[in-house]
Amino acid sequence: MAYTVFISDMHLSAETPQLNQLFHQQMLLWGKEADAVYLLGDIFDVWFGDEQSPVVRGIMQDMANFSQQKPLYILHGNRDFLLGKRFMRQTGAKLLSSPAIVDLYGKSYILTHGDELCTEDKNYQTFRRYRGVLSFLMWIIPLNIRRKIATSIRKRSEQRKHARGYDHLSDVTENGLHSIQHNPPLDMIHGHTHRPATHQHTFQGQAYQRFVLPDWKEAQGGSLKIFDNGKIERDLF
Ligand SMILES: [Mn+2]
Repeated sequence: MAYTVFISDMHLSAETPQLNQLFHQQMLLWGKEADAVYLLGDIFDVWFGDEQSPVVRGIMQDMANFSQQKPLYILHGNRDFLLGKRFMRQTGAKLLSSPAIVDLYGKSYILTHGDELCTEDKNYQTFRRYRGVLSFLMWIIPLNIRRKIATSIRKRSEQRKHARGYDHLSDVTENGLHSIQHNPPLDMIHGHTHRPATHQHTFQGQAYQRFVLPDWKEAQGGSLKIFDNGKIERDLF
C-alpha cells in the first residue's frame, strides 16, 4: 500500500553513529516503498553549515539518493533553521515554509516543526525573532568558528539533557495551536516536544487530531506513516 513518511528530531551528529546508520537504512527502504518523505526539523543536532564533515556528507548523500527516486521535503527545526538553498540544491530536497499545508491522498494536513506552538517558552520565542540575523551572520563567520560554536551548543544541550531530561522543553499551548489552525480545522503533524502522542482537539466546535512525532534516541528511531487509504500508523525501528 502506498504511504508517505514523516520524521523529525533525529538530532543527527558525529556523536550518533547508530542513528546515522538507521537514517541511511530507512532512507534506502523509503526510497523503494514510500511516496515521499517529510523531514519536520531538527534533522541535525545543530546546523552551522558544516557540509564538509564526513558525517554530514553521508547524511546529505542519503538524502540525495532518496530525492532522485521520490520527493523529499524539509521544514526547519529550531536546531537546523540555518539549512539553506545550497543544502536543498545539494540534497534535492524542497524546503517548505512553516506552517505548511499539504494535501495527501485527498486530505489536508498542517505540518510544522512545532517550536512556534510552544508560546510559553518566552526566551526561545525571543530568540526565534532573531533567526533572520543569524542566517545572515552565518555567511560571514568562517567554518572553523562555526564548528566551535556548534560544538559548544551541542555540549551545553547535552549537559541540560542529562541534568533535567527533556522535561524542560515546554509543551505546545492552546494559543500556539490556535495561531496556526484553520477553519474548518485540519489535522496537524509536528515534532519538537519529544512527546510522541496523538491528541484530540476541537477548534471552533470542530474536532481535529494532532500527531506528535517521536525523537530518535539511543539506537531507536520512529516515524508516522499516512497510507493512501487515509490510515495513520506509527512505526518504530
Ligand atoms: Mn526542536
